[in-house]
Amino acid sequence: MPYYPPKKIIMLIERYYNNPILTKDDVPYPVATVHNAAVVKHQGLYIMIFRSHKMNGRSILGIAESADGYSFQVKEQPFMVPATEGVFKEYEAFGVEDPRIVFIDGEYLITYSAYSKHGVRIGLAKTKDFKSVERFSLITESDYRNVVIFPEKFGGLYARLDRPHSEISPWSIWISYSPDLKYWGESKLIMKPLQYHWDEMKIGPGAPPIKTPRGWLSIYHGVFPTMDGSVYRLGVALHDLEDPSKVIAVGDEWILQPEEVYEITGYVHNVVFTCGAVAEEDGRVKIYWGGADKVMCVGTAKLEELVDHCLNNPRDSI
Ligand code: BMA
Repeated sequence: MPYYPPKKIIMLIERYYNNPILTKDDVPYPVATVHNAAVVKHQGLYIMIFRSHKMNGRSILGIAESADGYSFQVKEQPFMVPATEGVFKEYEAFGVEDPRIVFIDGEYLITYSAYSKHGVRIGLAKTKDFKSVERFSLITESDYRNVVIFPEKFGGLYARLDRPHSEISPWSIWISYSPDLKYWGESKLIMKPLQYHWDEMKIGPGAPPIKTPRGWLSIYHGVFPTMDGSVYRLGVALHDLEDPSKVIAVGDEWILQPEEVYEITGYVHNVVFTCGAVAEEDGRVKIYWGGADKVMCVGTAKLEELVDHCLNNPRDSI
């Protein structure tokens, strides 16, 4: 018997009525876009680190603050621009993109894509207060994007979801571990795109995993190629609480696709792309996504419903 979910389950994410919540017009310096932002709660405020294309097509990271998670005020100065010295200078020359943030061991870890003529690799920076930021290490070679670190250690090791790319195994999700955030290993492939499915071309970790009683919830993006270009959507997967390399279930259907005008058209059309979500005490989660690589949007979902979505009708992970 095919599984037909009740209709209310299909509306898993409730879009905020006043989307988009942040656009280039809110930024006090010249940029063409505001998108793919990480968001965390710090000392009662929501901090958003967002990506912007400059007018030369290369990206920088800005910072905004909010009391309610919906209405954000952008700071006068960008938060991170390509490094001008050290090893980072060589590898960030084409820009810094798509940040993810987790809080662990008393500090915030920011993973971001570092672009240069050598390809794209992942940088790790640290901050305690979002006033100053210190680059720590380049933690992958190229061709990597979308690395998210778990907010807890496993057997004394940090864990991250990786997204390397190779011709033989395109754009799949791996896991790696590290004792010190610098040296990573024990890598293992844990989830692949599924053929002739909404995520058949590429998948990549989105928001850092969220702990729930039934497992770590990972909101990921999946890409489907069409004659009109690629469509970016969001889906969910559930990882074992003790051993996150075990994927318990991957929801067969997407949870969000480009539907509103600001998701269908913009800098790149037909894109919803997440880098951050904030779990609230009432069991809901605020999911933040870039609309068409041009504006920032938010919506809310019940965490338990997202977990049900994984478990009720799963697809194979590999
Ligand atoms: C990916 C990345 C993302 C972007 C997406 C859609 O490859 O570049 O930053 O949001 O494409 O254009």
